[in-house]
Amino acid sequence: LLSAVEMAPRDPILGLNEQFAADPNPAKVNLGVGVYFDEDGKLPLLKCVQAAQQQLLEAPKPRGYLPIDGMAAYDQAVQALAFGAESEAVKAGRIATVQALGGTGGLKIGADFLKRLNPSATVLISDPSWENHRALFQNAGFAVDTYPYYDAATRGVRFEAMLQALGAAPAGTVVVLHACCHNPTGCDITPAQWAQVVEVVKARGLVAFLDMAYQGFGEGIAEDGAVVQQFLAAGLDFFVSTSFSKSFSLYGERVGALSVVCASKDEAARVLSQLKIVIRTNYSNPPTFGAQVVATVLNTPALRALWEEELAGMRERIKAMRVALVEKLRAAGVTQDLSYITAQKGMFSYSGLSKDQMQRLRSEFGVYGVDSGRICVAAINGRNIDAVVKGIVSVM
Ligand code: PLP
Ligand code: TYF
Repeated sequence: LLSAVEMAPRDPILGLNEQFAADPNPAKVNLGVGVYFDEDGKLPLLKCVQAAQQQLLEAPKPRGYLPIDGMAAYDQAVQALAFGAESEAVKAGRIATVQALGGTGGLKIGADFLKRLNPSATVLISDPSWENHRALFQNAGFAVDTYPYYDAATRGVRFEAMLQALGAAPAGTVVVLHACCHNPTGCDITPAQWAQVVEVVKARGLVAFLDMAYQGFGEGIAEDGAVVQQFLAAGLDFFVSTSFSKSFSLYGERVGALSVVCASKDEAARVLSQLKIVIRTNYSNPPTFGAQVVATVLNTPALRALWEEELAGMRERIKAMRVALVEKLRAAGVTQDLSYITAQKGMFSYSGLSKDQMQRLRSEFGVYGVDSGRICVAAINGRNIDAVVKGIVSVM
């Protein structure tokens, strides 16, 4: 049975981590995986998380099963954050929200549910997109295709081509959209462009699936979530996956969610019942700890304020690193236009370096980025930036 099993390819990004760990170079820098590191190069344990954890430890609770759809206080907090506590859709009870194993889990529950609803639909993802989008929807049984997104020539978005592709997609096509901080390019579309996307989704009867993995890393919690308000205002049914991996630095706790915005409370109840079947037949019910921490922070005003401050700190540090990167590249004699580096949003920068250059960066300088040219700006700090700049300038 097992002797004929072939070796599967490694995840291109997570595989880099293994390669990095095995590199004996003491000056190595990991700009591969999308993880936020602080100025000391450490994975932060947020103060708001520590405080919530302390609070939970002081009143230890037995660990029964959570409901299939997760912790009620958590699901409510997710809804309030993603859609606004005062939004009509939340108040009307027409959003079905389930706790999920990270943002990936939210995407997978949504994909499995959509497959039951519309098995012949095509899924469109951006070109390029997060490596896992294609595999995840393919594994759920869908044919996956792309819509134009990144324009290497302008280092921006091929917006007209994107709109045209969406405008040509058959009704029912599932369109995966990065709500903010596009992974891997860092290029987001403007609110006015979002309005046009919403319009074409509505006109064509497409199904929007917003992947919200970096809320708060671009311009702010409300700013980064603004596209959700546009979809709500258009009166559409749509899907939102939420991840707190980055915004709470809780990667390993697997805290995320899926929300499905429905036309009515009754419809949401029926949708929720189906989402629960997907969950039950996969892993039965989600784990407790991460959701408890996030719910405690979001539902306790002082901790919520602390979280917003710490999230802003991460966001501002990334922006400062973008500015420093441009200044140091300039000082090292780079004359080409570098404004794209500071214009990009979130953790990543598409550096424009080729696969060859990225591989040289790795082998000659110990600077690990993805072959696509993506570097994680959130892993640059005052201590490693000179090594990063030296490497980039040398391979350019
Ligand atoms: N979606 C995008 C665009 C991402 O970059 C990531 C990164 O991890 C995820 C989803 C998955 O998030 P999680 O780690 O919470 O599963
Ligand atoms: O894009 C990234 O680097 C992050 C982390 O299969 C990640 O989103 C990468 C690959 C993967 C899961 C998470």
